[in-house]
Amino acid sequence: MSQFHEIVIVGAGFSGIGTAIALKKAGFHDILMVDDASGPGGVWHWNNYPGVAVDIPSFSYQFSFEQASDWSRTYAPGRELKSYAEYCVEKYDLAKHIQYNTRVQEAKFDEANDQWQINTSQGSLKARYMIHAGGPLSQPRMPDIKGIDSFKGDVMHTSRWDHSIDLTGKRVGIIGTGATAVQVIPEIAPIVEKLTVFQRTPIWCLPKPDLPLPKVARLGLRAIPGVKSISRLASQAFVEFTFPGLAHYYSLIPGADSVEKLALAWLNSQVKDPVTREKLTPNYALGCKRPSFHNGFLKTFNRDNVWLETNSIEEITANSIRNADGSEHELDVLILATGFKVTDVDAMPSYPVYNAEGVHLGKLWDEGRHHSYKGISTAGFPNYFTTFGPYGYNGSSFFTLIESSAAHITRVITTASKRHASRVEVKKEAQEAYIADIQSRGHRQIFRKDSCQNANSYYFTRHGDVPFRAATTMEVLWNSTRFPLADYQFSSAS
Ligand code: NA7
Repeated sequence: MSQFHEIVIVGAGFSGIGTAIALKKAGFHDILMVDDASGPGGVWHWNNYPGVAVDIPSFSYQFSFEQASDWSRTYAPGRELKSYAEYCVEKYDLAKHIQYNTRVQEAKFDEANDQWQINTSQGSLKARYMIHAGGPLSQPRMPDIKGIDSFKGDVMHTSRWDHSIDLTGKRVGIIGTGATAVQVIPEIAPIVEKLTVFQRTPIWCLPKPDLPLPKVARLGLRAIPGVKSISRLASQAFVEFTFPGLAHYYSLIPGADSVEKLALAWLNSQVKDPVTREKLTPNYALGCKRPSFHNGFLKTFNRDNVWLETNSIEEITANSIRNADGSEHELDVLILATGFKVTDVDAMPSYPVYNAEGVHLGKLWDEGRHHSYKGISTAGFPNYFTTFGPYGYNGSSFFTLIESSAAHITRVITTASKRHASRVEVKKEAQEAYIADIQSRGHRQIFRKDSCQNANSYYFTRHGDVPFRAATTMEVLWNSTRFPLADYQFSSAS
């Protein structure tokens, strides 16, 4: 017998937590959240590698309705985000709703009953509504490199860090130079014997205004009226300009590429050796792929025990990595900072979802195009919602996305409940009109630059689309509670 719940939320990261809070506030209590982790926090549960920290200011990287005053830095370390997730679970009484160590394996829509049938690693479930609250960076990408399984030393992906492996005095190789490697490399370089960094595409790395928030500053945030709001406002404005602003309104902002000049000047000031500096210089426009922020990454390459390898990897052997030019690096430990599957068919969503006609959502998106209505719902998939779906995220703080998605989903489910409908589905014409509108804004985005072809950016799908929402955060938030309800079809099973 399958357990029935009115709402099943997949994921107990911040997206799941924020959505559950919104639904509970709206009066829905038969909610089950499932997560394959053993605790809450999503990416902040899984990513506990040395140096892990947020790279959006903490004043923005939190719920607007639950602003903390005790972040230790302007950019909080990962463990504080994990604690914040635990705090939210406790404060909003979510623990009783969460089933951990449960991986969703498949979901099918049962048209006769207007319910989702969900198979999980812990048995089957039924739900009136299913909300996929999995983030885009949850499925580790293992590199498909010849011989990887033959390596005899220790191997770990950064999002599954094995703290029992002592790197002290070891010869360590790290593959990848994305945002994660940027944080790991400066932390481990001082303790290892030798660190070889295998770089395929250089990353734009900017300085980070990462300052400690001593006790007195935290006291000020708590006690002085208005300080918290002003800090949040300043932080939101900074995030809005540097992410959605520069990305989506690139061609409209005079001097937008001056940020790139600043980043180059920073690179030149940090790296002493001109050859290494050249190797670290990206050949694509800043913004084509997610840039990084770190004050110590670039200068780590001045260390005698750090080598930047840019020849492509040919093969991994039992104890080394061999490059295409024949050079070889002997290693004791191999770290895979190789990122995540983002828009791959088995990652978005991370389990097969079939509608009543047997259409597989991941394949529909992958083989056709990644289309949805505001990132939330997809025509043909009734009672199924995504907090992070195609063309839903505008690139600002992830918490803004969570709150706007939760507001949208809550509004739809509340309306269905008021109308005694058991099925709600976005209309195909509403979805198409939305996609046409959002894509018509694409010409002013940075992603149209030719040099983006050199970036190897996970922003792009294999079709070359960038399924971001080209909109300001104000527009996204405003719209999340005012979109036309007529864009949805509400009906009952019989
Ligand atoms: P990213 O940003 O996807 O970075 C992954 C890195 O791994 C990137 O440098 C890749 O090179 C490299 N990579 C992946 N596969 C290979 C193979 N097969 N060979 C060589 N190099 C490879 O993931 P992160 O974990 O760093 O960051 C994820 C997000 O977390 C980040 O955007 C922030 O939002 C927080 P490539 O660039 O593809 O050439």
